[in-house]
Amino acid sequence: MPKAAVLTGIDQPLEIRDDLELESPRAGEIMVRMAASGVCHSDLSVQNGTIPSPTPCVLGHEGAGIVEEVGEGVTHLSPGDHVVVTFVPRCGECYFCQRGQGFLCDKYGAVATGGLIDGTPRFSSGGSPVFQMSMCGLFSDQTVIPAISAVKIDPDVPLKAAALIGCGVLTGVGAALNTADIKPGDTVAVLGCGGVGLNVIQGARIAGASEIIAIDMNPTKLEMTKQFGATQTVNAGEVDAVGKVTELTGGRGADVAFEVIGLGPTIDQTINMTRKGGQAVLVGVPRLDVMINLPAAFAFLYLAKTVKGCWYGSSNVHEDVPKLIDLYQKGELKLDELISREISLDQVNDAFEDMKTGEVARSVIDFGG
Ligand code: PAD
Ligand code: ZN
Repeated sequence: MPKAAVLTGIDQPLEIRDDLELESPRAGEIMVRMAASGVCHSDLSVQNGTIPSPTPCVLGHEGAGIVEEVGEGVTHLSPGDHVVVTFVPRCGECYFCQRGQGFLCDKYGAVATGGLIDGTPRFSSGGSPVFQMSMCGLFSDQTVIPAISAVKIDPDVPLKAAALIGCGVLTGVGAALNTADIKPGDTVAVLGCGGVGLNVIQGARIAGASEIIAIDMNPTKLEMTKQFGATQTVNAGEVDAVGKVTELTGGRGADVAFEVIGLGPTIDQTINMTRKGGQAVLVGVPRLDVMINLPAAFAFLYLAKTVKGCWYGSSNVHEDVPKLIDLYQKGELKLDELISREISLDQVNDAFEDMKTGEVARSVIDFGG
């Protein structure tokens, strides 16, 4: 039986359960023995209700492991393959996949059910369904996911590092390389420097930005940003972030600014620190009732700003995961440095507390495989 961390209701601590049933993979699915899972703010957002989800639910959507069993019709993966799990599947056949927008794959439509593509989860307890966050449920040493959510990787890549690719790296680096159009020499501002924001910073560095202004309220985080490529840091708890970015850019504002927190006030700040004609990219996931109120004439017309939503780093996972692995192997992408703490599944609630205090980039659950 799998050992899994289960959310039973909003604001409840995760329960560590070793009595759940896990069904074998159905057609088009695979069973994965998880090696490592990162703890992302989106997990916390499901716990606190920012991201709605049915419960009980196995959380976790960023991880890597080894394929144990494949369902009928799965030909691109075999038992023993090392895989990165991606939380948006990519079918390659729907309207969006065909247009290079795999991050909008129609097969993700069933996610609100808490199940896999057919709308049902593979975990259960006493005959009742136990749902799977983002068609994943990776806070479990064993899980069943859609086969199109897994990307095979070189077995030489450490699975702990690979785990982070599944959400924080695809999203953050993708926001810089895919969603935004960063030109060499640009000045980029990143508001919120957690596990995802640090990846936006390294993505901006890879894209050739010459100035990268990291903004956070936590001095530990700001210190961490330097090794990922930040050239300047701004403590938003001490100074007005918009005023400071404006000052650092000769009164213009940033060419490209990213919001990586998911709060209404920081979304406003991000748009306001973007120069005329520049791009504001929204990555952080806000509560459903957060609205943006912008002056239509000034924000969009006279100042010609572009505001872009960034879902999953605008990634096409089957192409982007191999590219990211390649960058890691060449030493251009830092993955090991993102891991602040390695923990056991039993410590997952502590990892949530660490995330709230903002001291860690990523805690990674080591399943000890
Ligand atoms: P995190 O908790 O590791 O980092 C958030 C950072 O923001 C921390 O360093 C905080 O100190 C900082 N912060 C909080 N409030 C403020 C403030 N008012 N001013 C300045 N700094 C502040 O989170 P994360 O990096 O794991 O995730 C960040 C967001 O990205 C979160 O909303 C998550 O749900 C979202 C996300 N989006 C996607 C997507 O596809 N768009 C994917 C994955 C995660
Ligand atoms: Zn995530």
